Amino acid sequence: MSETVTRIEIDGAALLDRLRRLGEIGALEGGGVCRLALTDADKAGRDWLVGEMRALGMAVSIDMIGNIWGVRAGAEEGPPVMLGSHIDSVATGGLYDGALGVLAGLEIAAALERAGLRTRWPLAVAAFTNEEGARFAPDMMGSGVHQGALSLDAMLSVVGVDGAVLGDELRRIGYAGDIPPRSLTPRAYLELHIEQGPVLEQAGARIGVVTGVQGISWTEVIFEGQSNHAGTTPIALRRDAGLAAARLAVEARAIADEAGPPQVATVGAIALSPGLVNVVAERATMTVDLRHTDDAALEAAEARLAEAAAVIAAAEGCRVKLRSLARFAPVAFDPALVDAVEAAARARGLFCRRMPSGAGHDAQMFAPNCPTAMVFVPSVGGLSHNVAEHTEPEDLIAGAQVALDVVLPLLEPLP
Ligand code: HGY
Ligand code: MN
Ligand code: MN
Repeated sequence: MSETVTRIEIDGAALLDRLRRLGEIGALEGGGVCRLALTDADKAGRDWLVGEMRALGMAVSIDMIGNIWGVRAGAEEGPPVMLGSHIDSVATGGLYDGALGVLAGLEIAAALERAGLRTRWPLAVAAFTNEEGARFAPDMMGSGVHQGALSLDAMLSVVGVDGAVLGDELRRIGYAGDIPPRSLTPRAYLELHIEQGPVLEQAGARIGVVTGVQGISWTEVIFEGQSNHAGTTPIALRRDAGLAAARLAVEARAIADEAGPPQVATVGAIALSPGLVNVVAERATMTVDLRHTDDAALEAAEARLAEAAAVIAAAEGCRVKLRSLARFAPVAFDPALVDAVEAAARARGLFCRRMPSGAGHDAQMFAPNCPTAMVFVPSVGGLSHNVAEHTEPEDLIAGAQVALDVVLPLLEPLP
């Protein structure tokens, strides 16, 4: 590590301008973005990002699952210090979820260039494919393949909620790269991200010092009953898949209520077939998202869900099938790097608070393989995955500055 501690400043206006420009891609009427993974809007965002990386003189690589990373060369070849996140969004996304981490990385590369600073190690800035998992499950897909937690072949054959096949879409948008998975393990990985929850705002903190990410379990549940006439079919003779799904949604909430925080449970999607006002539903397809910081507690919640589904199916005369869409254990970040985030925030006079992440992030795929940490900035009203998602400009800039201060010594500036 270099002895001289160098302080370099972020150009906040440049960061905010890039966030604004990326936010114009896939923009929704009235605000927010929709850049679902591997859609034309995602492609447009990717093309724009590659252009920005090249304009900064970075060497751009694309791997076989479509991850993009730009590298600012160091004096020595070798594992880079990596900053990353994602630029795909949910269908009702905000301007900052994922985009902040990628574009802060670009601004950090630009700041090093402006300062004419050479570093011993390369800096890599990554945008991972399909972090959201909203179109193609699971989430954190690109980073999971990149770091060997998910199989490339299995992911390329995933069928999305719209029936598209992931590998076909990757080729269609021109991002089926030639670099195999596990081709690059950074010397350290840092991710700047909006908190997406209410903790920092309620604590009056500017920076979240993230200690780890909670476990995630996504399950698809399909109830199959019998369609029948809504008017003539006595209740006792119904095999109502719609009712079964509704009962399981109530049970999912009961699992969270009885376990207490940090257990959460979400039924985000329920589709009934044939979905008509006067027909008892023969089929209900639903998703259940369970999360907990403790893996044993998450497993207990999963077991309760499966048991409830079976009991409800039997009571309603339905068949039931469960399919896991995603399952990631909780991860803890590198204590030394977490300490460095806290020290950097304090050195900038920013009130900070340690906390786990409620949301999944690409960083959780790196945590088992290299020193990994995250920096959070507050979400106004704790809102995210919502077009009204907002973080104050001064917090966006402060987060990027803390990220720069953390990675600078790791890059080993040269005199
Ligand atoms: O689901 C998540 O936590 C992340 O936004 N993909
Ligand atoms: Mn995100
Ligand atoms: Mn998200």
